[in-house]
Amino acid sequence: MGTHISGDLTRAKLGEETILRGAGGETHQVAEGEVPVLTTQQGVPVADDQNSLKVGARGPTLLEDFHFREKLFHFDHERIPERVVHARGFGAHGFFETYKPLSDLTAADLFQRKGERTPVFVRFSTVAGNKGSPDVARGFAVKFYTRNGNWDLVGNNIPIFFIQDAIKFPDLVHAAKQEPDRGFPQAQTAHDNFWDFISLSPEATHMALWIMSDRTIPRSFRFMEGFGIHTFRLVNAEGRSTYVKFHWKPKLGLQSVVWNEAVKINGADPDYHRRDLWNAIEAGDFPEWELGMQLFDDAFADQFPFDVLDATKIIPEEVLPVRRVGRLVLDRNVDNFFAETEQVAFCTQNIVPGIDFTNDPLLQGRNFSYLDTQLKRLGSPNFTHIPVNAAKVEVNNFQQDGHMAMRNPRGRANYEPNSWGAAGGPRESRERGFRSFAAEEAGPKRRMRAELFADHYSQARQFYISQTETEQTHIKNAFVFELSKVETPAIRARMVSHLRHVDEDLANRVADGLGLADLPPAAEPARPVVKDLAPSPALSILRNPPKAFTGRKVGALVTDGVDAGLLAALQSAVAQAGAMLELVAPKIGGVIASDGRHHPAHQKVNGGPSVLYDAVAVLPSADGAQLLANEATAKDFVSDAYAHAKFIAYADSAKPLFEKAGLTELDEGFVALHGPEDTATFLKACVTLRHWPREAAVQAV
Ligand code: HDD
Repeated sequence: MGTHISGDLTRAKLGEETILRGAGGETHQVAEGEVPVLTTQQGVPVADDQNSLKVGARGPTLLEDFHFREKLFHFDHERIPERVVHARGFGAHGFFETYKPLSDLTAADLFQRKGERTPVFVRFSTVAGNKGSPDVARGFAVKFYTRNGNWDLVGNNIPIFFIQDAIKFPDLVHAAKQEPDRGFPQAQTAHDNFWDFISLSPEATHMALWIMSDRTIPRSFRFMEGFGIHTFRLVNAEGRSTYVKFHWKPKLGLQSVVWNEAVKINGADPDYHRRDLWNAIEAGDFPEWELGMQLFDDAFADQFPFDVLDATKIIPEEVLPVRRVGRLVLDRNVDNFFAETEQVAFCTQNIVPGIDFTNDPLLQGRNFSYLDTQLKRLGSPNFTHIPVNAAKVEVNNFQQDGHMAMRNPRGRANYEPNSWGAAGGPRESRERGFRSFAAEEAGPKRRMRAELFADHYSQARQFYISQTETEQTHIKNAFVFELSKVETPAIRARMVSHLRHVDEDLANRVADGLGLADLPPAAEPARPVVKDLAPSPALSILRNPPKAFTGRKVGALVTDGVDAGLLAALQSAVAQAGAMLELVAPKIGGVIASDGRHHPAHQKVNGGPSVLYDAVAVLPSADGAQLLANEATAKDFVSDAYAHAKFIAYADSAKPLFEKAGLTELDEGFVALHGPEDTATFLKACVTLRHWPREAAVQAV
């Protein structure tokens, strides 16, 4: 008879049967064969996983206990080094589908056939935070498993970068991450070292504008754009090259949260973004992006006022339209986070025939760094053997051995050339093989940058003037917030001296917000600032609102006695809009509606703050409103929804709660639900996502 042990799910063998013992001690029997037998890594069945091998009941543990030693040995080595940047990430599987052949532009196999589906793995990530930090998305890396090998497009949700030359990357990352003496702040840029470096690197000004904008606080992965950033090349079968910049456009449109909301989301649900992606995929509501290309030739590059090899510059969409060439669909969650999301190894140098690099000095440096980092992280040059990294086509070469080798060359030959004929293994193919574009290169060997790289402010200014007033205010507020966390006044002032080239009004408002006595003198520009670049409306999120409320989430605060008719109407209106409704109630067990029907709750009121929803409905019964009026988290629910400019539907019975929360004047962002027909009015209003005019009323400081 098996040893008796308590535990949360323990097994004891009884003759031909297995007993499963639950946490409460209850037992049930399962037939032999139904539950797999626990084994060691060597496949040896384990008889007892609860007790180490000892000399007598109270004696020492024996070194002979191979099962115990193997289990601990493996556990001791569970952690791998986290990524030095982009440590926190979340991934999913899916496919890329080509709309129509692009053979005139590229020989890349995945773009040759209409409707061709290429499997992909995508990992979204945050840049600066460590593995356990909250979700604020940025990285957008896609691995395409093409029929001609793997292509990795390792981008971000912002189309430019901080620095122009990869040699500055370690400095940038050191400055952005926690300060080395104190080990904080984590996952934040609001500290001296970061702004010291940025303010000493004028090339970062454009990126500073982007990261202080709403782009860095996307509502979730599903609502953000992605960019390949660098200029790449497409090369067709005749060897003709076309320059390309890659874009990912989310099908659900762009959406961000507001700053105060982001701070609270990080507390309420640090997994907000990954949960959103996981749930959407589980629900069959597959997130989708279109791949866009900006295509141009040397003539365009020569007349463009900025250098197309400079990763701190964009090409406005209004100047060069984005051609949509296919769609990316994420339709499968991972089976195991570590095996797939953690071990996936993206490398910018993974390209396929038909795609090629340019001389962008940031890209050139990345091509070394990614391969190098995978060796450190995954511990062996054989990281390409891990299933998530392995090509989905045959891999044939003479690379062999090393840690964890899963596949080695077959047969006698492990070198090339050899004279073993067909048995001698793989050979090159002039037709199918990758050949670099034969760009002409000449020049002195020097450490230098191209002339136009020295324009640091013109596009920062263009970005700013392309925003709506609401977005400009957010940018100003973000600068004031971040620089207020900087302890050294000289750094604050230095940053403002750059902003004077972006926009005098912005510089003034930031200086005022910081309480600077005088406006600092403008920084000395390395090249004259081009002040008359036309605004690019495509750069604004609010100028490009979504067409529908699809994929969004409404939170309804309900209590016992909730009006059954209103609730049913709201449920059907939300479903019709392709959105989701969650009930937030005093108890997770749910509520009994006015018709006596029971509705389970999705969240208890203190676990379901309104920051988790795009819009809210407040539908307590009269008694329920009295109860909630004395509940701090219910008051926060409505006052936060108000402060974050959300649309708020309400039943008249909610008024006592509003009053207790200080909401006495209900603006146009409130929609009264007098009858079921009003739910349609509410959902229609929600399409615009936020009632922005309210912001001015809630931001006195
Ligand atoms: Fe990087 C990871 C994106 C510049 C060096 N980077 C990493 C990831 C993303 C980016 C999305 C995470 C990939 C994943 O999910 O595993 N990085 C960018 C973008 C850049 C950029 C869009 C500018 C255009 N990166 C950049 C430079 C260097 C690196 C200039 C070094 C010279 N990046 C790395 C790295 C990482 C990395 C250290 C850390 C983990 C990894 O590679 O796999 O090699």
